[in-house]
Amino acid sequence: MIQPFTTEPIRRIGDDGTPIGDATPQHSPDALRALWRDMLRAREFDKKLVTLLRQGRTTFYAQASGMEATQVGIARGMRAKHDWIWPYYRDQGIGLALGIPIRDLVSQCLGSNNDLNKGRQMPHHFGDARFNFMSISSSIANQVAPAAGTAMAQKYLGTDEITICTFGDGATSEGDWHAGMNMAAVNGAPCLFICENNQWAISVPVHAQTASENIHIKARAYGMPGYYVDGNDVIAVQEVVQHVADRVRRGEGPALIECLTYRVGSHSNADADAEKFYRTRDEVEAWTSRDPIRRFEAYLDHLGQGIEADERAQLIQDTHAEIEAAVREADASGFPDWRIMFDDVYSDTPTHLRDQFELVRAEQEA
Ligand SMILES: Cc1ncc(C[n+]2csc(CCOP(=O)(O)OP(=O)(O)O)c2C)c(N)n1
Ligand SMILES: [Mg+2]
Repeated sequence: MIQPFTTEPIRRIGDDGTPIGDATPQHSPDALRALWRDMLRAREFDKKLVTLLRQGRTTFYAQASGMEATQVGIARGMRAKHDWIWPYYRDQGIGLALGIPIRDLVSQCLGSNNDLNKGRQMPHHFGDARFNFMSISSSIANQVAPAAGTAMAQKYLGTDEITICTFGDGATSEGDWHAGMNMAAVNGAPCLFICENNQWAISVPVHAQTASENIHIKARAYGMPGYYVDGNDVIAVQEVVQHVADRVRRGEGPALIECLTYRVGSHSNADADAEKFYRTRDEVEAWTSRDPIRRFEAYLDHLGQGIEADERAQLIQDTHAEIEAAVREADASGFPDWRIMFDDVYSDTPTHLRDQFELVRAEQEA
């Protein structure tokens, strides 16, 4: 039975990979492999994109290394292409696990002509209408009130879709977060709020972010249940997300889940050497030893479904090859034409924009 407001995070896999309780009654070997695959693909995606960043091929990237169990558990706990998600900027692992092709994520990061969003967003700010994956915003907590609004629409339309809204620990002290939580709660909107608590907001530790004893307890003030889960345990995250999503879908109102995890890498490429300036190497090493992928591999070993070294190497190689092919495809498509700046906003372009179009054209043709 999954209960809200537990003192300890809900766990299904111990640090050494030992199952806790009856960990996986509903998981087939293929389903377990899929969770592993999604996590390792996300890890390798991060590594390759950081390389592209260092090569100057893209200008912004925020790794989620160490947070894969949280992100894959969320994606696999919701109904892909059915439920809506208002993600935050570090959610590439959710996008990948929902099925957004690597090709589309890479072309977005490179701002190429084959980008679904025509290079209009900042790099690493994906959006994909096919997956009800709303376009990412860098403004902290900016997505929370719109998520509440989306869920209110779902309620009024009587669909059985729900809205998932993710954010970091730092977002929970923004005014927008509180407004969105309150609006969803008071309207009984089918919104599932999920905090990916990686314990830092750039250089601000979570204890300096909030005086609450944890994040999930904040749900109480809004009249919602708040669940606490080990965010480095993919089985626990998926199970809790599925359980709470069902509750939300049944019309029992919104809920909050806090996934306790850790950002092992830097905040983004705008963050210099984190260990030098604001956190200790010991802390990072302690969390690295609780790596969610290694923990899950130990769990599979325990079940007698262990991953062979060549199977691991093959998946890494295939993921890299897929990313490299995506880069070649993006390069071949070139960059978007400047004219697309003026498209898709108004059915009839207003005069001032027509004037600006002419100005840019004169500049381009000069
Ligand atoms: C409204 C707003 N204020 C400040 C920033 C600068 N900023 C970018 S990321 C970040 C930290 C957010 O931390 P958290 O929500 O915990 O997410 P994490 O980066 O840890 O995944 C801040 C303060 C911003 N983008 N938007
Ligand atoms: Mg954080």
